[in-house]
Amino acid sequence: MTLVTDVRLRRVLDSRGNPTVEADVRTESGGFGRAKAPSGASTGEYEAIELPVGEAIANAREMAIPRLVGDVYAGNQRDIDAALHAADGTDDFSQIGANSAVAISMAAAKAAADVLGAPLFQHLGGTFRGDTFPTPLGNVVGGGEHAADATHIQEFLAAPIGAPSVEEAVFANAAVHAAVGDLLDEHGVACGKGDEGAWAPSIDDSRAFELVAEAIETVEDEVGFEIGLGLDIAGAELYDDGVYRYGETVRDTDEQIEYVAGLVDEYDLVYVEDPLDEDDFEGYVELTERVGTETLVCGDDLFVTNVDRLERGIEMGAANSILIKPNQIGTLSDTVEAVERARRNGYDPVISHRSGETEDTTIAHLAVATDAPFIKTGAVGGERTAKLNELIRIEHNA
Ligand code: 2PG
Ligand code: MG
Repeated sequence: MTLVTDVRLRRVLDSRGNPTVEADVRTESGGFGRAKAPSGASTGEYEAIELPVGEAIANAREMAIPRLVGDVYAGNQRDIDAALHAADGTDDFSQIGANSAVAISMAAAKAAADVLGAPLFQHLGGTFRGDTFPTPLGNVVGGGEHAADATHIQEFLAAPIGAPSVEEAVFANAAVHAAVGDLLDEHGVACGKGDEGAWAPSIDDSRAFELVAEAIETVEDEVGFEIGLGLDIAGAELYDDGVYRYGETVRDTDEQIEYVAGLVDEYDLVYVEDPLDEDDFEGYVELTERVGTETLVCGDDLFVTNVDRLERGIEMGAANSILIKPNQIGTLSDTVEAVERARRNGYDPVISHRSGETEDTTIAHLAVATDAPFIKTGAVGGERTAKLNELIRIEHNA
């Protein structure tokens, strides 16, 4: 019933105005799924390879589609993903491109869900979910690789950990975003927005902490539940020649660990992503020993959704949380395996968007299906609200 009968690929726009891969999968019984690959700017060195879109489409047409059509059932996700791996033949999807692979993998899952007449999250394993929901982490101020001449820390994230529902959480993050905008305005700081819709002011990081903390306090008073503060430091982007460069301020690894531990203390951070360079497993161990009981220390560029790298972290005690991005690894099966491996070892999985996004909502379903405690998918902006509104719909069984 779910035999794949047709796979089509095309070039479509992403939120940065760049081309990305869209895949359509059709099945024998009329099932249809469509998905789009996201794209990173602060990409980890060990991610699966995103090929130029034209190349990714041409290569996947030539090598992957013939292995799928008429041969594989969309309902057997592992078979779909195994066929993609076999077609590519490398460890990092450098032949057909992780962008083509992930779009096809996700489109096949949607086609299978369509055949069942079930929402994607149920097909992906969410049938037994309870009434917990992923808390959205909302990027309200940012810079780094996502905006020129803004903060050095890539993302300041609102984390509405006390919200009674997804809906309340989503609106709380939008309110924090708006409150930060008002404060910037009051202080006469004109600014635009970065790639993920966060404010991108030309202020130093300590000023950003003050403004975001104040905005969070204001919104907490309004909504009556706890909102924490989180960060994506994107340490690998700051790391250069053995030191972390925050403009004029330079920190060696010990100082960076001290600095981050100090921030966790001072701002009661509930979440710290990529505090250190992507190769510094030892540094992660040290930081996790210091603050791992107080906050989530999350590896993004460190783990790149890759179970081998995650395993190394687990063995060493590096971090206690993993960022999960399907396009970092190329298929849904590999993605879910990383989530499960993390869970079994006490690492919290955080499902995440990329800075370059589309209206695709797959990650909202993935977060619900895997019962992830957090989803990072921005606070405002159409490609971000696509996921946030989908979460609300799932919560409402709509
Ligand atoms: C990150 C992501 C998403 P990018 O670093 O976590 O916020 O950014 O997609 O540019 O890697
Ligand atoms: Mg990151």
